[in-house]
Amino acid sequence: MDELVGGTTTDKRLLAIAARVQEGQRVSFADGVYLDEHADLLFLGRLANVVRERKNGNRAYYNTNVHLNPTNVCVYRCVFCAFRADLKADRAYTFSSEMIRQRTLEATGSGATEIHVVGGLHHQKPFDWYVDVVRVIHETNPRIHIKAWTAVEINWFSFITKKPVDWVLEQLIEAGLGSMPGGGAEIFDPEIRDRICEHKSDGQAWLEVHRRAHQLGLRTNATMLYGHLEDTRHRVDHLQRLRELQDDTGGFQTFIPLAFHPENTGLDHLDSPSGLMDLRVMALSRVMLDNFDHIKAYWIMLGEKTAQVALSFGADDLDGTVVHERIYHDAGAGTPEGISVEELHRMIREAGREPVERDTLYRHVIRDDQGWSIGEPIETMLATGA
Ligand code: V47
Ligand code: SF4
Repeated sequence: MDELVGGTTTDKRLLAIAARVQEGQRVSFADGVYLDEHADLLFLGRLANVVRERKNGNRAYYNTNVHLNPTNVCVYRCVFCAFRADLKADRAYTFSSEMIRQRTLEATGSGATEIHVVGGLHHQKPFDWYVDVVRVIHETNPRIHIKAWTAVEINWFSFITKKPVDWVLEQLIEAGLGSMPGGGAEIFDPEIRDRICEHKSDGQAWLEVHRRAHQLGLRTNATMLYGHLEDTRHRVDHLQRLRELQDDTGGFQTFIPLAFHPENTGLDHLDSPSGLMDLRVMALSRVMLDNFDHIKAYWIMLGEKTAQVALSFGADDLDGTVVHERIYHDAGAGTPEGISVEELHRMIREAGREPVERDTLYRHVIRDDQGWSIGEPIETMLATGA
């Protein structure tokens, strides 16, 4: 076994887990909990880095994207959420089709390859309104990839239309949906989930929507909200459930651990997760999710500095330029609202990694004076060493 990963530990169980991970074997639930409870940060980080470099070499990916949160009006009241508003609240807003069109033109002008759409569940809007959000973007710029609506929103659409999830997804695909983001997963454990978002669809329903999406050919992402009421067992359980679904479908592209931001939420008595916890969760996720190609360090919520370090603790992706993000900024995120490609390059190079622009589906983006075009899938680049 590699001396470096073992470091100075003499814990035989940790050393055995490390040896198995280095051989490409899977970490069990019990070993995941043991790792989180007993491994020191550097041990965990080195182990995660072995998996990270095996899968993605020295590359760190980013994309050029824009966020669109078309409404903050929401029927639910997740206690961790600072973004939602009641219909009549002063801060409530809902975008018109023209505003969505303008935002798409702005995204097009800035060279974005992706629009990430997620919002509240506006109870006065019919399903057609949500389909039209996708349609307006697609008709304004058919080239831009639309990553829209979480599994929670898809469940809501199924509820209000009384139609199956497959039907809902098919309508959205027809309107221009390209993939689904990973939001709404929070923590699957029912006890914790009931305490932080009791009205939201449960963990099983979230997983089922992603299963259906994968079966219809959509790629999706997965997230986990940590640093609130959950503990190690809940996090490892969450990761294990994602890993099981990925074994069945292979439809997940990337996993994004989301650090809880307490400001302006019903949990504002809690401290934000520490930088150490951010890195530990990142590393544990990389080690547990052996069948996920990518782990994202979402710089918006981690902060630029922790995100840079995370590139050596399991993460291989920084998300993107993320212009117009609201969910974290309403919850007190101190990061800028959007970042330039040059800044992303600097962040990645300073961290000792090689920046590679990808599109939503992890294909290489090639830029020249004429704009952008899609190159090879990242796996092909890795296989050929390009
Ligand atoms: O589901 C809400 C989280 C998620 C807070 O798929 C909060 O590429 C922390 O899922 N503190 C939405 N987190 C964002 C999301 C996402 C982000 C980036 C990339 C992708 C992707 C997906 O944000 C929600 C919830 O888990 N969230 N409020 C808060 N106060
Ligand atoms: Fe609504 Fe989403 Fe906020 Fe929950 S997290 S209250 S579903 S906007």
